[in-house]
Amino acid sequence: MSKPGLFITFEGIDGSGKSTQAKRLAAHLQSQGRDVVLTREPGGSTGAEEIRALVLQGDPERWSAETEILLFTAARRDHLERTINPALAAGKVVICDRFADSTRMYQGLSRGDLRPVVDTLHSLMIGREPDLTLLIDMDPELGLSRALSRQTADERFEAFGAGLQAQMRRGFLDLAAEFPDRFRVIDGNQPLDQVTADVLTTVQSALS
Ligand code: Z5A
Repeated sequence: MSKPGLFITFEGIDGSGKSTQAKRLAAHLQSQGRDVVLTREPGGSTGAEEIRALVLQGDPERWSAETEILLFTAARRDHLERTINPALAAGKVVICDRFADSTRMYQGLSRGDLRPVVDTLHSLMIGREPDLTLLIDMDPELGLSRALSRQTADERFEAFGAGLQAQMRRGFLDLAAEFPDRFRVIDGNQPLDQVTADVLTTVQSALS
């Protein structure tokens, strides 16, 4: 019998090491013979990558908070239809660097309390949660310094600074408490290899 698909997401503040850990987890599962799709948000499909450029580059003030929620949700819907759902239906493991929890945090909290709008749109247009969410939790100052040490075009949210990082960290920990069945919190302040070891142990126990 073929193995069922598994949907794993990584969440956390900017610079927490999600992308690095997502790549390492993908390589590990592939070495065990699992068919893996490594993807990211915003993005992960042709249309969603186009929307990524709209939300992460250019003058952020050209979008109202509500329009921004619609753009992130539109990108997610396309990603789900074209990349995530087909891969899960084919029994693959989908590893996604950020998903709907990021919208709950960044769009739900950073420009006023818009979480109810985010949740309503989510249930209308997305309607699914990951099987497992790994929250890489870490000191906000350290995360910011790591994120700023990289030069990328997608600088929109890094510009919000340490205050937003601290608010997002608290928010992500609250989300982990809100969805305890699927969230696992990993200590991202540790050396890279130790974080990877914790990620692999956590995923292994979820797979079994
Ligand atoms: N966003 C949103 O607002 N709403 C949404 O719905 C979604 C996203 C889905 C995407 O930016 C932005 O979009 C994001 C939220 C918003 N912005 N913020 N904030 P992105 O995709 O460009 O970036 P990111 O998702 O925030 O992640 P990142 O900046 O790429 O960082 P990361 O993936 O968490 O970390 P990393 O790239 O793996 O590591 C950063 C550096 O630290 C790198 O040099 C590593 O080698 C190093 N590192 C990592 N771990 C360690 C440890 N343990 N020790 C030492 N050094 C380490």
